Amino acid sequence: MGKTKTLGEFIMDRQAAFPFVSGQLTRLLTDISVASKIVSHQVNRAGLAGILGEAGSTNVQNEAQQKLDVLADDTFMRILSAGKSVAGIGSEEQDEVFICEEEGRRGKYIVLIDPLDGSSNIDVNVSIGTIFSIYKRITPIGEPIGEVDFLQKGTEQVAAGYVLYGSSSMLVYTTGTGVNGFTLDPAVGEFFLSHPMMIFPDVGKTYSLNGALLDICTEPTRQFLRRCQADDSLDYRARYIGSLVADFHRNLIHGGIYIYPSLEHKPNGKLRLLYECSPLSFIAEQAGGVALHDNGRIMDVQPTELHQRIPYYVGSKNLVDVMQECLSS
Ligand code: P6P
Repeated sequence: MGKTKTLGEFIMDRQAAFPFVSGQLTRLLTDISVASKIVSHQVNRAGLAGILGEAGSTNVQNEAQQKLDVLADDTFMRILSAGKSVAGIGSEEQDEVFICEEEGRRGKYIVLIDPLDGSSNIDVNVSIGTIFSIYKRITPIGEPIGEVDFLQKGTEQVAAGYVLYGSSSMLVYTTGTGVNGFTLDPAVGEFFLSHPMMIFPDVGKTYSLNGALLDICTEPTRQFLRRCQADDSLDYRARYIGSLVADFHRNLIHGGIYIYPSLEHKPNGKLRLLYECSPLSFIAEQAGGVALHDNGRIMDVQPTELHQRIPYYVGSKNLVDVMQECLSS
């Protein structure tokens, strides 16, 4: 049996396929893996190191920041901004974008990140995750970057991925040629290729939705659930962890749809376009899945602000197609 490839070897092999690249994306992906290992270590020690619980601050979403939220944000910001590949970073935890050295005149890439999504699960030891999205800057190198560099459509992503801090820590990412998953061996501090070319199973039977929203969500979602419950051809099941990365990852492996719908009092739902929905949609489409909002494909949406929210329906094609019919009816 051949040696299992490490993430670093995998990234270098992929770079070798593009002989004229600068290596900045390789450096950036490597920096993300280093930050992920540090956060994984912090998450796994949270209960012991007294870093559970609230940090006493709130983020731009006016959500109580958990200490691990702040640690994760600090870790990714510090490591990504120290590399030479990044011109600027937009984070769920920061009101404004972070412009790297020299007004972002140098780095080739822009990163959007949710450093620790699902943090309300931290204190109860439920899986949480990091979500990241990488774009090439639009503003020419040498000029200061601006808002236009951060507000790009999902179709412009160069890479996207997530890290799931669960029973094991996994990094799953795509650069547009398929989705590959790597599992961290904490004994050696390496991510090893464990899930090559991840594809949604042909038929999904799981729906992930907060049932408490049913009386306040819009009609298409209620219609979708009625259709599933009336369809005897599949033994549907409901699974909802309340941690987007964990629910998305389970559905990617076993099949399913994740729904955070438009609500009567929140027509844009809860999830954020740039650093949650767009990156996961890139991965979903690369894995043969579909990702929609109420009026079309997530990846086609032109962002208008850094923290904008959007209704989200993502996962196995067979289920998202039913959702699409309900949205169109
Ligand atoms: P609710 C976590 O705050 C999050 O952004 C996602 O990770 C998760 O799927 C969702 O919100 C849970 O929201 O309203 O069901 O608690």
